[in-house]
Amino acid sequence: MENTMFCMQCEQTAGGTGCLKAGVCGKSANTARLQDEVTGALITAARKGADVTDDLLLEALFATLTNVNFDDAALEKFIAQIDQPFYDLYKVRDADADTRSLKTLLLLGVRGVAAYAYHALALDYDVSEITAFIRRALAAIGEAEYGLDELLPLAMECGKINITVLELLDRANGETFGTPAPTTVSRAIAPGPFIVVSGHDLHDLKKLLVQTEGKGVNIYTHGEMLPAHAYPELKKYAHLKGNFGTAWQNQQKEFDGVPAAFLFTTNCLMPPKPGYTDRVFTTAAVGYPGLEHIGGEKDFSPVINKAIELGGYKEVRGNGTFTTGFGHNAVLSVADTVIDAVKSGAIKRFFLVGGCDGAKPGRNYYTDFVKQTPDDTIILTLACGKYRFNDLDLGTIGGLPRILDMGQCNDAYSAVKVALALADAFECGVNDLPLTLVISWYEQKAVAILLSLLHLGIKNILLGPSLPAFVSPNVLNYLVENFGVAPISTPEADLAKIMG
Ligand code: SF4
Ligand code: SF3
Repeated sequence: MENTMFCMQCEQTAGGTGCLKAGVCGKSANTARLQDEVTGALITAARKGADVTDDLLLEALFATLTNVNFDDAALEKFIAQIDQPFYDLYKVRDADADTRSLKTLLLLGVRGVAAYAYHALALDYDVSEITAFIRRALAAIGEAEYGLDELLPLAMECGKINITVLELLDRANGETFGTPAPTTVSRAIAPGPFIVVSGHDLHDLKKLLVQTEGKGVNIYTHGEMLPAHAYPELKKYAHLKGNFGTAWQNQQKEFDGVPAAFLFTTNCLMPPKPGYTDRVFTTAAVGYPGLEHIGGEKDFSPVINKAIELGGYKEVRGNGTFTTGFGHNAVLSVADTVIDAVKSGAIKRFFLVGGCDGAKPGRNYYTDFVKQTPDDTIILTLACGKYRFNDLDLGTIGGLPRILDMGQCNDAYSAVKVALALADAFECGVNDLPLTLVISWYEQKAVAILLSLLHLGIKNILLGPSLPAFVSPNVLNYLVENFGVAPISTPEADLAKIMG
């Protein structure tokens, strides 16, 4: 077992079927085995009703997401803390194709839900309803007798509970950091020491902002942290300067030789290259062997000292801006304008082009798709897939930019809320709106969001860049027949079909 593994949880899985010797993501066979053991121990605990705290449950599950934790010692610590015999995940893999497919779908959805719940719990919000479901779902995965009839409803329920947690997180973020508002974010890096913060955890960012205040160290967001600039309680810090770099999959190139410290609060961490390994730090569920981990009381001094030691640039680097902060409050505050524009024909259609980014060349689809959308359409976007097109200037409609960045994948609730409000205003169902969802997926939070969209009954979602390897032919048929889920083809063909 030492040098073999089986992982098919993300979109870049080897050969589109499964990583068997080492992960395309850089995960070793041993790390994959330990992540299976973390999951297996949590399944046993759920089946026995053993005492595992919500903190431990959520952090341990978060650590098994793609590009989060590569550190065997950290995973072994989770296993010791859970302290239960492992349920062997190979039993799931030996089941018939459809059972295996649904159990995997449920497990990956649960991992996504756990990641979102982790952030809500970090802000001291009550996640007991969420963790109760997670335990029930984990127990079901270990149930040898369960088949389609039991697992399909649970997968749909996972989508429902994911909306509950996203709504909770939306409230938690809003009440803690204020209501996000449209914000222009600089992409220029000022001279002097700086820290680049990646991942989704606003709570960690806030702590770092407090600890760096008055120290002459600037803070830049990276990847999914970009929308942090839209929150009043974060943007009030003058040293939260701007955004560094682009999407997560470019980090090995963009971080190389940069005289700054980097802090990863969540996914997506890639194995660091020698040109910057000495300056990358992890916190929370993230880990990588050899990188310093900031745990416990979150004293970020090592990160701050490293930034000061490296000193930053001598002159301004880079230029340009991004715009973010079009959450449900911002969009719905101009709902009347939007509704009038739809009625008058000034806005013909909305596209939600959202989800994850990744390294595959096929992901150019999303750039080309957005570029080719007609001038009288609006593009709502969220999550890190937006880096494929958020530097484009597509103009405005009625004063509203044509590309509206609603935030992180964690803010998917905003998109749901806007869609439901529009359906309400037009007195129709969401599927009758002039709205098309064009979703890109990579990791397990996207799986949870996809289940949420299905739970809401949203049809005809275009999914890419490739379909999940864990979906069996029968499960795929079910999704196609009941929800019209379809793989992306070419931007030209898909747009012709949608607009026609
Ligand atoms: Fe492979 Fe993705 Fe699993 Fe990494 S997370 S081992 S790339 S399937
Ligand atoms: Fe991105 Fe990794 Fe999924 Fe939050 S940060 S969306 S891929």
